[in-house]
This record gives sequence, C-alpha cells and structure tokens, in this order.
Amino acid sequence: MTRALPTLDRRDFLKTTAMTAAAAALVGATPAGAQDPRRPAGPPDLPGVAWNKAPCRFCGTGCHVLVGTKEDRVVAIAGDPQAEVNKGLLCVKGYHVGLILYGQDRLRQPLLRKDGALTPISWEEAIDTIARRVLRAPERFAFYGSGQWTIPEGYAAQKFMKGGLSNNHIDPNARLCMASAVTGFLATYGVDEPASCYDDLDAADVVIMWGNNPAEMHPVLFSRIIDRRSRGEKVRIIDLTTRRTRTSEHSDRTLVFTPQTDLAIANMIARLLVKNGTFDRGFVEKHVNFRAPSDPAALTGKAITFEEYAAALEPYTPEHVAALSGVPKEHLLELYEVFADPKLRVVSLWCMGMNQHTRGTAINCLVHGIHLLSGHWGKPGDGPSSLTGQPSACGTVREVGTVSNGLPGGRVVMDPKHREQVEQHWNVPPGRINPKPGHHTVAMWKDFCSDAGDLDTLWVQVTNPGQTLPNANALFKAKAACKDKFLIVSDVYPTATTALADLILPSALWVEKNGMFGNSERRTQQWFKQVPPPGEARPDVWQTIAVAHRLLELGHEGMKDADDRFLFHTTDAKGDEVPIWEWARFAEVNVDERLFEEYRPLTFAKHKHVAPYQELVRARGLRWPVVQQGDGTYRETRWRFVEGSDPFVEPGKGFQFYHSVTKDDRALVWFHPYEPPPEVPDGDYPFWLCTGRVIEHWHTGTLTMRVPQLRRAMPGAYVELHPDDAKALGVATGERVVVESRRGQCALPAWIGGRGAPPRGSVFVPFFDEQLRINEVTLEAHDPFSKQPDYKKCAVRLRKAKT
Ligand SMILES: Nc1nc2c(c(=O)[nH]1)N[C@H]1C(S)=C(S)[C@@H](COP(=O)(O)OP(=O)(O)OC[C@H]3O[C@@H](n4cnc5c(=O)[nH]c(N)nc54)[C@H](O)[C@@H]3O)O[C@H]1N2
Ligand SMILES: Nc1nc2c(c(=O)[nH]1)N[C@H]1C(S)=C(S)[C@@H](COP(=O)(O)OP(=O)(O)OC[C@H]3O[C@@H](n4cnc5c(=O)[nH]c(N)nc54)[C@H](O)[C@@H]3O)O[C@H]1N2
Ligand code: SF4
Ligand SMILES: [Mo]
Repeated sequence: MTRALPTLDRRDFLKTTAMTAAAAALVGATPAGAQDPRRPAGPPDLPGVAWNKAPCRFCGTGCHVLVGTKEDRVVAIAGDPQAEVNKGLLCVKGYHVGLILYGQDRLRQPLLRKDGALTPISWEEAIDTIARRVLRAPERFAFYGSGQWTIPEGYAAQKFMKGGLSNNHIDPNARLCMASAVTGFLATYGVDEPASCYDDLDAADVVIMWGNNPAEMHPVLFSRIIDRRSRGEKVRIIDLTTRRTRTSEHSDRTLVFTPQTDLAIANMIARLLVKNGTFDRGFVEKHVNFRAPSDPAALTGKAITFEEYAAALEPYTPEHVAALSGVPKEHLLELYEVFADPKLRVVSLWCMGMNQHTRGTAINCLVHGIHLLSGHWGKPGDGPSSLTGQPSACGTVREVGTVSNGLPGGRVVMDPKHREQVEQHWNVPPGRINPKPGHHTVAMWKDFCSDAGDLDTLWVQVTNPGQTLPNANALFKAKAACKDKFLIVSDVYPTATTALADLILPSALWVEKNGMFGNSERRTQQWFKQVPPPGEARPDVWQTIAVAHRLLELGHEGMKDADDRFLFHTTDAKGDEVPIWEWARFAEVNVDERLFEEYRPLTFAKHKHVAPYQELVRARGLRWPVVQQGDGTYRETRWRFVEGSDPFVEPGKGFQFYHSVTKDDRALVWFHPYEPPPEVPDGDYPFWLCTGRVIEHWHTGTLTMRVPQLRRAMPGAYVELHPDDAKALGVATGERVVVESRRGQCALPAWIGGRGAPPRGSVFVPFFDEQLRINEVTLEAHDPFSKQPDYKKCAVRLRKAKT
C-alpha cells in the first residue's frame, strides 16, 4: 500500500501556523473581530464560552493556552497573551490541542484480558486485581512512568513505590529523552537542570543548534528567535546537524557532520580556545576546575590540571576534525571564532541529538565546557541551554526524581542522609526506603519481557513503550511469549502498548483533571479540571492512590505511615479523613494541591524552591527557585548561579556554583575523547539510520493522529532518502523501501527531496506512525552513565519492497 505523502507547498510551516487565527474554534465558531494573531488582546468573545488557562499538552516549550469550554466540552483554544513563554502564539499542535480529547475510540472503561479477550470490568475489580498482583510479590512489581505525568501524579507514584513498597523499580520514558542531559548537569555543576532561561533567546547574537530541530520540535521558541529578524535585529543561527532540516532553512550556516563526531567538534573548539589564548582566563581562574574520565568510570571522574587538559585536546586539530566530521575546515573555524569573541552573546541549544547518544553524558559535558572555558556563561543571551522535550520531564521526572535511583528534590536512594530526610518527611519508619537503585528503563523491559527476568507485573502510565522502546522486538514484543507476566496500562486510547496489556485502565486526559507541569526553563505550571472525562475514565493519580489503599486493606504494612495512617492520608478542614481512594469522594479536596504542598519542602535541599500552589494558580507558571521577599511576595529566578538573579548567590561572588562537585563553588570543565558509535555502517548494513519527529505529531501519534487537521497534514511515516541513493536503489517517492537492521525491519514509502535532506549514505524515519514502527529496527545500546539509548544512529540496509 502506498500512502499519500504530505504536500510540500508550505515551505515555512512556522509562518503558516503563526498566521492561523489566534483562536482555533473547534465547533465552527469564529473569533469575534479581526485580531493581529501575533499580539492577541485576549480570548475571543464567544457566546456562552468560559475561558481558563492551561499549559499546552505537548512539548517542553511550555506555552500556555486559553481553553474555551461550553456545556462540558472544550470548544475553542486561543494562545494566552498573558503567558511570557508564548505571548499569545501557538504552533499548529497547540492550536489543535483541544481536539485530542475527542477521538472516537477513547478508552471508557477498565478492560481485563480473560481467555485472550479484553473484557469490561468494574473499577473495583481493576483496582483489586492490581493490588493482589502486587501483594503476591511486591519486589517483582515495577512502575514505568513518564515526563508527561503531572507533578502530583509522579509524586504519588514515587511515594507509593519507594515510601510504600520499598521498591525502586520505577523509571520513566524520560530515560529515553533527558537522562544524558541530567548526567551532564550533575557532572558539570553537581546539580541538575538548566541555569539559563528563554529570555536568552531575546538577547543572543548567535544561536547554535547542536543537533536539534526546533523549527519543528520547539516551534514557538524558534519563532521567538526568527521574530527578532523580522524586527530588524541581527541573530546568527548556526545549525550543527546530521541532516538538513526545517531549522537549517532558517540558518546562516548549516554544518552537516558525520554522526557522533560532535564530540570531536567540541574538542576542536576547546583546543583552539586554549592554544590561541582566547579562553576567558579570569572566569576560568575563579570559577572552574578541570576533569577527565576515571578508571573505573564514575560520573565524578578525576581531577586534571589545565596543562593536562590542554594536552588531552591536542589531537583535535581542525584538519583532523574536518576529516572525521566531514565538515569543511573553514566552517569549523567560523564556529570556533564565535566562542573566541568575548563581545558576542552566544546561546547553545540542544535536545535529542546530544542526549540520545552512547556518549551523551560526554557531549553534554563538552558543550557546557566550551561555554565555561570561553566565559560565554551566565549573562543574558550568553550560555548553554539544554531544551527539554516533554511537558514535564523537568517538573515531574527530574524534580520529583521518579527514576530508579532518585528521590524528590535531587536526592538519591544510595545516600543514607537523603533516605533519612525523605523517610522523615513521609513519616515512614527508618529503613523503609530501599538503598539499592532499581532497574533503569532498558533493563526493566529486558527483565519483564523474559521468563528468566525477576519482574512479573508492570504498570505503565502516560507512555507508550510498545512503540517507543528501542529494539522493540526484544524489549517489548517478546512479552507475548512469556508465561506469567502481567502488564497494566493506563492510557486514553488503544495503543501499541495496550495491544499486549492484560489490564487497561481508562484515564482522564489534560484538562479533564487538575494538573501541574514543569517546562524546560524551570517554570512550574498549574491548571484546573475544566471538563469531565469520558465514560469511566479517571485520573492517573487517583488510580495510584486507590491501589495503595486497596493494598492497605489487604494488609500491606508499607501502605501505613509511622502513625498507622494511610500513606496518602488526607483531611478536610475539620481534620477528618477524606477517603480520596473512593472515586465519589476524590474531588472533595484538591488532591493536587495537597500532594504538591507536601512535596514542596522537599525541593528546598538543592535550592529548587518551587512556588506555593496558590501562587501558581495566579501565574502563568513561575521559574524556580521562587523565594519569598521581605514584603511577602514571591520572586522567580531567571538565571541560576548568577548574582543579582539567583537569591542563593552570596553578594560579591558574581557567579557561584553552590552545589559544585568539588565543593568549592566551581563548575567542572571536562575532557572526553571522541569514540566511534557501537554500530556503524559496514558492507552488510551500509546506511546510517536516524529517527525522530515531525512538527504535526506528538511522539506515537496517539493524540495527534486523532486530530483530523494534523493527520491530514502528515498521514503516515516515510523514509527520507538522498536522491542519489534513491536512484541507485531504483525507487521513486511513494514507492516502498524496506529498512532493515540486525534487529528487525520496516517497509516505508520513500520521500526524496522532502522536508529534510539526509546526506548520501543515511536515511531518516519518523516514529509517530503506529502502523510503521521503526523501533523494531533501532538499537538499545546506551550511554554508560545515563543509560539513555541512541535512537539517532544504527546501521541498516535498504531494498526496494516487492509491492
Ligand atoms: N512536533 C513535535 N515536537 C516535539 C516532540 C514531538 O513528538 N513532536 N517531542 C518532544 C520531545 S519529548 C523531544 S525529546 C524533542 C526532540 O527534539 P529534537 O531533538 O529537536 O528532535 P529529534 O527529531 O528527536 O532529533 C533530530 C536531531 O538529531 C540530530 N542528530 C542526529 N544524530 C546526531 C549526533 O550524532 N549528534 C548530534 N549532536 N545530533 C545528532 C539531528 O541533527 C537532528 O537535528 O521534541 C519535543 N517536541
Ligand atoms: N525511534 C525513536 N524512538 C524514540 C525517540 C526517538 O527520537 N526515536 N525518542 C524517545 C523520546 S525522547 C521520548 S520522550 C519517547 C516518548 O515516548 P512515549 O512517551 O512512549 O510516547 P507518547 O506517544 O508520548 O506516549 C504517551 C502515551 O500516553 C497516553 N496519554 C496521554 N495523556 C495521558 C494521561 O493523562 N494519562 C494516561 N494514562 N495516558 C495518557 C497517550 O495516548 C500515549 O499513548 O520516545 C522515545 N522513543
Ligand atoms: S511549541 Fe510546544 S508547547 Fe507551544 S504550542 Fe507548540 S506544542 Fe504546544
Ligand atoms: Mo523526549
């Protein structure tokens, strides 16, 4: 079957989306009066429509939308002019976000697999089934969560597992996404999360993309840069990439490099800064120590001198790096000169190109390093800025610590002090938190999908691993052949994951529940429920609390605190317990607010002070640390570790890395060598395969493929080929090509001269299409520190499909 490919006449999608009316009316209503879509005055005046704020459901940019509701339905969406992130603008997904609620096949009731067939059951039976399964062997149970969990959802799952079951087998899809950014921050600054913020994009002279495609993946942020040009400002964009993308179209210079050689390029820049004496000597002397990998390997590495650092960089000459990376030497030198010029303000942006990398921690460290070395750090428009993909990878996963070794507020299970602090805060007996890290994502699924593995029950919330795990035949589909494995899936639609589920729980989505997200620039956001969920769908947070309470009823001692009260004990204004585990009583208190206020003090240890819930109700998000002023008001922080902006920097210090690994307020500049990737094209598998995304679809397309406008704009996956490779294979656009690796294969229509342009010898496939699953081809090899797999490169062979 050949599917229609999207039309190519909209060269500048961003411009198109910006020109879309400020409100996308979902039921045929139109906004009242003409508006300048770039500067909307407020929500349109639609009869009978109530408007309320919410962050967009999709990407980590964290735009705010105004949600228009009427008769319990979302009927209109407008960009929120009060939101600092997007100032009223949205991208094409944001304008259509309301429609994700209304796919015809929403899950409406719990379904249990009985004799192979999914059979409707009551919530009572569903909750009881999970609790009994867990009770059988609590240590064989695992929770697989998400950077799309709301903060209270992640916090409840975290407390249930680590504070209730003494079980650390909880890990999120963010392991596939942000893990290398986290280890990069920890290794460099001793504490996770960006010091920078989006204001940098308004002030930078040069913006460098280190292998990300924000024109499609963070479109509103990218438009913030492009908009400056339309106002007559000069902003240079340099695009480092392994294939030309929509971002390249707006760039002054595109450097197409051989996959993985980004490390060599970064080392070349550092080498020239040192050799030419163009590094920032003052900054380095005051604020930096040098570091290199240790043996045995550890995230803290070993101390080296400046001279040792300089010597390690020596092999990375422009000639050598030009040959290795395939980038012309003069373009590499141009990039170096940007860092060598102290007058320029330089922002580096990155996302999955650097994180989904078997050397992900290393390349993250190197990019922080060249900013620190050159002194392009901590001034408005001047610094490294890691972009987050999911709407709450920061807020939920990184801050609440829902990873197999994490505890809330940047703590880890291995540290006895951290365990003690959290045990006291949760009022659970000493020793309740297990000191041994649980399984990270790849290990968790390997274990679950094999009869020999020690996990037998796995609960998935707000993620679709059946389509997004690498090497999916081994890490997901293998479950089908296992004997006693029980997969529980909370989702809103049928998916590749529910296809193998033993129990499916219908969930409330986005504004069908209260929620909180935390975006890429440390901004915590809050929203209220605005419409009821369909059928019997219920919020994930309720599901977790209900299972915890059922376990308590069945006698699991861990579900009690030290005073014999339920782990999620909640009281009303009179001090009487509210049985929030009973669905009919759940809404009597604001469970989100209770959980968030319980969690908030845990964020103080690493100076991540999130704002009080009620402050967040009033704001369009606030960037932490948010600290109370003398007059009682709360102030957010734009630049961390910078005097005048960060309230925790001591006066006179200028910059202070107060969680420094070396405990001397200094950041670490790392040397890491270039090393080739684990799988490279060879005689049998001669092509590179890169995978990624498109602007119209959100990940596995479960939400966006149900929005007719988005589905029509991009109806199916494809394989992007270089014209010469296509010619050699004898394929034309639309004809099917089998993309095959050592792990699996996928037949896709070819797209030649399409949206992106891969160089010869490489192909690109997006992963949104449920029918055409490229993750049966991708590789699970991962970074040794972050355990994040590399979806951006593996070796494949191609052949024309026999129709
Ligand atoms: N429309 C849309 N937007 C999204 C999402 C979505 O599904 N749809 N998802 C969100 C999420 S969770 C994420 S994580 C982000 C992802 O956002 P991005 O990282 O911007 O996008 P991807 O398509 O995953 O990655 C493509 C990039 O990987 C780079 N790359 C490939 N190999 C290498 C390499 O060896 N080194 C380096 N340095 N770069 C390399 C390529 O140059 C290319 O630019 O997008 C977020 N935004
Ligand atoms: N080949 C390839 N694979 C990749 C990547 C890549 O670049 N290439 N990128 C990786 C990255 S960076 C990421 S972030 C992951 C994303 O991978 P996933 O998280 O697996 O992808 P999503 O489609 O976002 O899955 C979210 C699921 O949650 C459901 N859902 C939405 N809202 C709710 C809710 O409120 N409650 C519940 N219970 N369910 C809900 C949706 O229907 C959907 O099925 O993919 C990874 N996989
Ligand atoms: S840029 Fe991201 S957060 Fe903003 S409207 Fe688009 S998808 Fe939503
Ligand atoms: Mo991601």
